[in-house]
Amino acid sequence: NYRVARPQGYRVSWHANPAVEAHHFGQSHPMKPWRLTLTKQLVMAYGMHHAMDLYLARAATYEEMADFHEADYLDFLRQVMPGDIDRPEQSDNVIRFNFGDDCPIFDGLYNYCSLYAGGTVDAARKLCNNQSEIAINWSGGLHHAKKAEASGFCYVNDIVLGILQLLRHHPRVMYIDIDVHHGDGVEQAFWSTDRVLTVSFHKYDKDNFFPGTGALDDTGPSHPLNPGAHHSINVPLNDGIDDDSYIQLYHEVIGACIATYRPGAIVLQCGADSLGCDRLGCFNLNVRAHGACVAFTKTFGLPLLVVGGGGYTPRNVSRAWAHETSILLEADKILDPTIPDSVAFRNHFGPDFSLFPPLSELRKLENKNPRPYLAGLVEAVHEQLRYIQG
Ligand code: TV7
Ligand code: CA
Ligand code: ZN
Repeated sequence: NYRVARPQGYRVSWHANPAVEAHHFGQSHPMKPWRLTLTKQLVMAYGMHHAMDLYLARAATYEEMADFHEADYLDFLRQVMPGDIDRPEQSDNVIRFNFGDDCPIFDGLYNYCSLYAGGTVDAARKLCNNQSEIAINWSGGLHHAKKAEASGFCYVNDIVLGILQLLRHHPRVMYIDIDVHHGDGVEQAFWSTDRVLTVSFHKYDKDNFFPGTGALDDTGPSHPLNPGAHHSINVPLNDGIDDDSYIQLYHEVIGACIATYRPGAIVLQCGADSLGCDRLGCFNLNVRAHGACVAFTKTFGLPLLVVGGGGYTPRNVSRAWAHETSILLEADKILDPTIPDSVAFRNHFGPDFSLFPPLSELRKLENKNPRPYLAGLVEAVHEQLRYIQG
């Protein structure tokens, strides 16, 4: 590796496989892997690929995925075909493993899963080998997948696989999730260990918003024999949270967690469905505020694994992740906020052609998170941290 000339900043690696982008969940399905193509086009138009080490992600092997997932489930995932959803002889497994509208069986499903998972495993290994200080896989971040169940557009939990790699080298790993949905799969995977502290910020409405878990008092199974008790931190929010509230909350919660837990590495899931104007989300964040969370996380100088996640308005997903790539490269100050003429698919960014459109103005949502409510959340997190030792 001969990247020695960058005068300041961290060594950043980019892990991707363009084959991921070509998969289709189906016409009306909100998950569009194509948003990764748009992200990459923006990153390249800004020249950011010159400042990172680029790695072609390999497919995770069956054995690597079996570090978390059950063999029965992986066997099904490996052999299932699009028509199976309606085949009576497969219906037991389709139901048992939760395939259906949210998690359809599409062409190349196993290939898709093993490629995004391979990117996250590779990224984690680069951090462990000291070949990278910040490793990015925007195709990963699929936080709902369970060990033997697909859930919420997620099939293989690449985050869990990445954290398992990091745990080989670091006594404690912290997981942060700014997707608008609760990071339930990652939380559950590490429920019984004190070696992972999970923190998810999300919209919480038990009956009306997926997945319905992640209440403030869901802090991990509380039993004197469970070392993982208290090691799940949940920050449940209501509709319309704005830039200033979210940034302040993020600083207070994450600052306190890192100070107490003293992790050796951080995994940051940057789901972009927490932006304003998202097709599924209900927050009111602008691209800069979403990025401010990434910037704050980076200030701790710990090995950082950055993954994507949700994000259902592709033009804004790509804006956020391109901007966040520039933050990780410490190049955000020199990017022109007007999207370069040379970018492919430039029509998607009109009429403003700005990296920072006023998302919070375009779809005004009342902020149903009053100050005292947010102060209560911070207080509860401080209280919970009293049980935690770093
Ligand atoms: C990480 N919301 C994943 C977020 C997963 C959210 C859901 C949909 C949805 C699915 C579609 C579709 C949709 C417009 C939106 C209770 C249900 C209601 C399926 C129709 N349009 C992440 C998962 C969530 C599928 N699921 O965190 C095909 O919205 O609320 C639910 C569950 C039952 C199933 N139905 C939805 O961001 C990547 N699904 C259109 C076509
Ligand atoms: Ca979340
Ligand atoms: Zn989401």
